Amino acid sequence: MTDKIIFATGNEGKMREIRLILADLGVEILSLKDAGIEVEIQENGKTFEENAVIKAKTVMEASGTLVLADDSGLEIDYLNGEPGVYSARYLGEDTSYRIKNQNLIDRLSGVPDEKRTARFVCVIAAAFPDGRIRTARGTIEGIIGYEERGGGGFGYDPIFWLPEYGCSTAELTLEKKNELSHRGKALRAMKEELERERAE
Ligand code: ITT
Repeated sequence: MTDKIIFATGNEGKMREIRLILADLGVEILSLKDAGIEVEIQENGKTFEENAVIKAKTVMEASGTLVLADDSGLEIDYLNGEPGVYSARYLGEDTSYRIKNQNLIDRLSGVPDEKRTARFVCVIAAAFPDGRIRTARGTIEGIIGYEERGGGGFGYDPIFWLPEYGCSTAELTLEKKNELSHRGKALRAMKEELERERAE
């Protein structure tokens, strides 16, 4: 394996979590910005898997190095899985999460706890310079809260409530969120895959 991996994301919240999870891999992790890569990524897949692979492949082809990418989102059962793969684009890419989160709370107005079930999904894709592709998926189950809680995390974290912990994912430390989260699970599975490849 190379001594450098590019992580194809422009999302700084993701990048903070990713850097911590991959810290012990012994490989330098570069963001798109660190690597100075500016490419147009056509995120037009219908699934998290398709979009993660599109991101990883596009950047691998531009850089020639091993590239990882993350496609993730929030699925709310009462809303038939919305916002799903459109999580970043929900109500518009530039709309603040204060507004997106309040809108989702409003759409669930009057809906009882047992029907507020939701999950975060994360798919990590690896695109190797020889053309091989690997993916790994992770999820975390929760319910949509009644108000925003907490200042940590990013995106929809303030409304993603974990009943068994009595807090939102925005109220967890970075370490605890990584231990429990969709991204932590998917990325640890991918890390094992990369370590196996390295051992071969
Ligand atoms: P990149 O494509 O550059 O990685 P992005 O933010 O556009 O960044 P996605 O298309 O994968 O990434 O959208 C994921 C969205 O899902 C993200 O912007 C958040 O709104 C939401 N999301 C994913 N993981 C989350 C998490 O751990 N906590 C809160 N919201 C999350």
